[in-house]
Amino acid sequence: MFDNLSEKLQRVFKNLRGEGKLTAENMEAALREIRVALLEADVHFRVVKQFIEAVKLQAMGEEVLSALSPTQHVVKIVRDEMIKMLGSHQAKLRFANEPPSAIMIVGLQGSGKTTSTGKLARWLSKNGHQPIMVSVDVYRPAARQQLAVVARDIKLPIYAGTADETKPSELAKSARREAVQTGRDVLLVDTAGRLHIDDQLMTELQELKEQLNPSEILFVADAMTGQDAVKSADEFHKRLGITGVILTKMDGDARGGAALSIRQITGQPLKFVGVGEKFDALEPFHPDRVAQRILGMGDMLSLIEKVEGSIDQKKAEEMQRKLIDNEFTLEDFRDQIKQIRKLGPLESLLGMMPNIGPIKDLKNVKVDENEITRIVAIIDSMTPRERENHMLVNGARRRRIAKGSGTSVQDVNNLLKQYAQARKMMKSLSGMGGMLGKRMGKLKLPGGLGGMFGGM
Ligand SMILES: Nc1nc2c(ncn2[C@@H]2O[C@H](COP(=O)(O)OP(=O)(O)O)[C@@H](O)[C@H]2O)c(=O)[nH]1
Ligand SMILES: [Mg+2]
Repeated sequence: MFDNLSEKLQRVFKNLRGEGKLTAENMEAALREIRVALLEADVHFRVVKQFIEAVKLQAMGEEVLSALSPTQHVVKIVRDEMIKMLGSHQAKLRFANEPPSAIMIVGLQGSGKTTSTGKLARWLSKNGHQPIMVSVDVYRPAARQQLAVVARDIKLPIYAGTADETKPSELAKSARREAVQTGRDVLLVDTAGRLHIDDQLMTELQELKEQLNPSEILFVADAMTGQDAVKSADEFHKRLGITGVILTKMDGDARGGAALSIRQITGQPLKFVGVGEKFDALEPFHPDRVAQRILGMGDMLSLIEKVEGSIDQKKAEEMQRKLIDNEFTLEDFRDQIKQIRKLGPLESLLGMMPNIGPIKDLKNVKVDENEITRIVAIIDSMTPRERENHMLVNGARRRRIAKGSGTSVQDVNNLLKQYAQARKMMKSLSGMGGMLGKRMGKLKLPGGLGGMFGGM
């Protein structure tokens, strides 16, 4: 599905490798070609612009990993940016705290809503859920019949409605009751579509949203329509507030640009892609795997991953030594925090760790993106000497630092307190010695936190 783009990008890298040395000129030329390749793949021009700028900035700024050739380094940057463009992490479906969860399936006519409703029901039932479906498309008699046929094919239940239920809200209400009575935990609501976005439909969908309080509103976008799919996703999001996108017909000869633009333009993640007409042709969307598929070059990418791994390992060992010698500075604290950001949500990472001692307390610590950004900004505003020795940061300096980093004195105080706590906790952790080390040794911890807790 990304064959063309993939081919072109690989040619760019091959040419670059042929040049032997990476210069400002051939880098510039490579970026131009990447830009054209993305535009030809129908990626939104704003997304392309952002992408190229980000790659350029890093290619110039970042220190080159010595174990990689310059070309490999560029490939790494392009890969990282592409994953970011695609949404960084796999966006999982959200469910309500109290079942049944309602999932609204919305989109234009012919985009694949009814088919996707069936696919999703099947996928859910294969993943431990008990879905039930309902069609609230009361305008075309055939629409509800179509979902009934789908339900029969995949052998999953549907709420068919009674003759006097003629309003979407009535159908939705009865379907929810049916879900509760029959113990189904997810209600999939296939909604009516139009050829174009119109006010009447939007009003109807808003009413359904209010009534159902859905845990997801998934917009179904037809990849074959390219940038139009992105545009209507954006429009639906502005008017209804979607929570994710299912991109259908990715098995066709779509150029894939929609997949590469939707996240950046709408701010909402791609959650699934449809890759065929059959009901098992639905895949959860994994940004890293898709980037891999686009870039091809499996060998080079796994080499890059290995090099990254060993660098993290080296850093981790150094960090451990510092901990034991009590040399863990604010600068190290900042680096660790940055590592955490690279690894993804702290909570999920901590979820993998054993529930013992100080780690238990750590699990209650919630670190969000904004907080990480704030912490990094504050530490960046300190002088190198202050980062080495936090005792130098007195009241007057705290005010200066707050001003310099666009935060408050309260924020600076909090950070220093957190740092002192982390230091103390890690000292006690390293004091726990062998027992913890043995327990943790069996767990594969990714770089950064592995350095914090692993193998002590
Ligand atoms: N090739 C392919 N066809 C699809 C996919 N999803 C839906 N379709 C087809 O698109 C057409 C419209 O689908 P439908 O679910 O009725 O769209 P709705 O009007 O939005 O409910 C049907 O012919 C489907 O078989 C897909 O992922 N791949
Ligand atoms: Mg339909």
